[in-house]
Amino acid sequence: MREKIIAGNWKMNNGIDESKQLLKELLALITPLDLKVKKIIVSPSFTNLHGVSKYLDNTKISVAAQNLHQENSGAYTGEVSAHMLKSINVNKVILGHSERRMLFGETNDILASKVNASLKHSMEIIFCIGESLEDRESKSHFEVVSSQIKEGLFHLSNKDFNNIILAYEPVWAIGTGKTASPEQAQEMHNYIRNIISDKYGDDIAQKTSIIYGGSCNPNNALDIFSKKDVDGGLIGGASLKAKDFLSIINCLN
Ligand code: 3PY
Repeated sequence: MREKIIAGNWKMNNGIDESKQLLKELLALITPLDLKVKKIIVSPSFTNLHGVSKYLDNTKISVAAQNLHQENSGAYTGEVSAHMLKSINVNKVILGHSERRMLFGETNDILASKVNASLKHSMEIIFCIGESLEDRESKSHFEVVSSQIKEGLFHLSNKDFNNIILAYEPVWAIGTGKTASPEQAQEMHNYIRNIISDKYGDDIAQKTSIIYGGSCNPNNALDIFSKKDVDGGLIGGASLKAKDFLSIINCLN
């Protein structure tokens, strides 16, 4: 059985008070059963990680950072390391979001180092991959996604690969209001599972959760999550409203 996962990527939104208010509303709505059978994650900005992780102590909602630096410490002004995150009990991280790749120049090589740094501290990684519109229109989307996975992750041992959740986020569906159709999502998720199987074997491929991201909302989540290789979602804007986030959680069975 694969883990079913809904993760809210809050991006650069919310101060600490707004974050706690959002979580208060979410905790009032979410059922113990949802928390038992689904893995719910929220990912606030660095400044709110400590406050949010304390606030969520003794709940089953867990917290992920949106990034980290590949070095443990040193003269890297403005950066945050895996060691620092672990020191405040944050043991999950999102790596390789397309906004980090495009706006902050994160290459597959840099991401491979970030993956290694995270694993040194036994962190669980939500590793994002996805093609641009240009890639899709030129029919190179499978090749692009395959390189992102191979160059970012395929140096890992079988054991380390168990700490990876894949998030397929087509770049053309991020912040555009466009979503991949359920069939497009399934086609890519199935392709991803096959390349994992070729490298790590079918057991690991069948155990790896592959979640969908990119303008996922209460109206489209049910159809996307109904596909057999889609194990949940990485949710942007809709995770900033407790009711919408909960509706999306409820779409996952
Ligand atoms: C989106 O839904 O737009 C996202 O980028 C989720 O990470």
